[in-house]
Amino acid sequence: MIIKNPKFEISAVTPKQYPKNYLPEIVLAGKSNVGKSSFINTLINRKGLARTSSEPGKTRQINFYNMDNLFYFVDLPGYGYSKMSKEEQIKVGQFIEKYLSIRENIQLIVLILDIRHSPTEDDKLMYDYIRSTNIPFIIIANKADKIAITKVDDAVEVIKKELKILSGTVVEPFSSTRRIYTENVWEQITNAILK
Ligand SMILES: Nc1nc2c(ncn2[C@@H]2O[C@H](COP(=O)(O)OP(=O)(O)OP(=O)(O)O)[C@@H](O)[C@H]2O)c(=O)[nH]1
Ligand SMILES: [Mg+2]
Repeated sequence: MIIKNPKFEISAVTPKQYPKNYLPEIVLAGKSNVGKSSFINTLINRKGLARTSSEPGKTRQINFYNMDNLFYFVDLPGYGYSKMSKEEQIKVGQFIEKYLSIRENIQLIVLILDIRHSPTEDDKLMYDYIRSTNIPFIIIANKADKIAITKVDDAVEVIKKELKILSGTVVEPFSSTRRIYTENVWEQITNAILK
């Protein structure tokens, strides 16, 4: 899909601040620094639309990016950022959970993991939570450029096993740095929007 005019629309913390138009929403979830914001930029080919940083904890609110009025990419703050105070982590967790539990136009949750590591306890909690919402989801094994291409399939299998994934669940490798596997991911997103 080619997005001609992607725009940042709003940062939200409370439901009152969510966009009023109910376009399909594609949500990026994952631990801090795993590459959620970069994922958006890579898919739409715009370097700086979603703010990224090598320092974890860059995204602190729910950011809505309007894709040609066809759908929103919704960039969530990352979890598991140890430098964030406990109170702030709880606050962020609560507004993420609120969003995921009440927003009816979420079409797909994209849970992003790091292909190099086994899923963390927080990843497992998030995965279980996502499953409990009954919202369709896919899993992205990001930073595939960090391992040898011959190891990618094995790494994806490890993630599937560790999360005890049900057969039929989509787990796709990805790399923002090398811009690989983007076609597969667009296909998943397009299918979700058209559903
Ligand atoms: N090597 C490599 N680095 C990546 C990839 N994707 C993102 N990064 C880097 O990882 C760092 C974090 O990227 P972000 O996109 O800001 O991560 P985020 O998940 O949005 O982080 P928070 O907003 O803190 O939750 C940046 O330095 C990115 O350049 C990738 O596919 N490969
Ligand atoms: Mg971010």
